[in-house]
Amino acid sequence: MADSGEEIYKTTFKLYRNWSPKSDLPLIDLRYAENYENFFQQLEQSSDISSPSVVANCETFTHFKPFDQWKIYKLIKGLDGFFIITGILKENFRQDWFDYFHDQLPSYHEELNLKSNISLNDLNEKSKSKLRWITFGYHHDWNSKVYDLNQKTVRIPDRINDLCRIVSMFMNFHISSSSSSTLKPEAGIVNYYTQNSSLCFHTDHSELNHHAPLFSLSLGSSAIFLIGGQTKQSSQPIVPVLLNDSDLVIMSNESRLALHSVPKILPSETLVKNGNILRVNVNIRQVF
Ligand SMILES: O=C(O)CCC(=O)C(=O)O
Repeated sequence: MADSGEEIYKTTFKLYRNWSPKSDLPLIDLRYAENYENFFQQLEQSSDISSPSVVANCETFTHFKPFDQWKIYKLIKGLDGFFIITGILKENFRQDWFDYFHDQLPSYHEELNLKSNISLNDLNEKSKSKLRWITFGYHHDWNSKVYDLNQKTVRIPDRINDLCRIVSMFMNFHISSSSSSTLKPEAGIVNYYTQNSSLCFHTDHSELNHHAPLFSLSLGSSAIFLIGGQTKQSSQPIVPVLLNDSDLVIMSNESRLALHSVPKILPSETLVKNGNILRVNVNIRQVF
């Protein structure tokens, strides 16, 4: 028989998989203070923080909102080091980022040495509807989750480098220990979600470095994200939070190894529908 920890995680996942706007299940929406204040604290902006426009060599820096418009929330009921920065991209670049990861990235598979669940040669609409993931940088074996550390060609898309530089710079102002706020992108997964997709509870532990944070960018339709403890037996609560278009999750310190899942994708309100893929998640890790 499954122990009670297993049971709680399984039941919570199932409940949120069946979430509907009419259900009375709690769901934290960071756009409304009364909705989050028991679980998240909005951090004060540092007044001397400079805007991303000072970041040299970042081609896409103009896609990001100025730093003084970023809103950063820290989880206060749960593991330490879990942050969400909401809506980091300007409204008029959000579709562009979705399209980049959905349409353009797959076509750079040779230059960027990408791997995917489908063949990225001769992609057409039919084969693209089966796209579920692409990995870049160091690839891990999808089943064993072990990285091939002898890999010869390790390429990181420019947008990922830009994103990590800009977010790391912002985080250095907000949390004191720079080792847990700076991410050197060495590996990543682009997850493609359809209306019915979900991702079960798991931890991301294959990287050799667990001190560097993990960054996770949501694009497109909103999703319910559940974050719990490091093990299913932990006494930490499972916190349900809505991730919206261009929200950035940071898992650092204790939360770097937290169990998390995506039980449900909500229909898009704003994004132009792009085939059957409603949501794209870009998950970036430092391996060494
Ligand atoms: O889609 C998400 O927001 C999370 C993805 C994730 O947890 C992963 O790729 O490990």
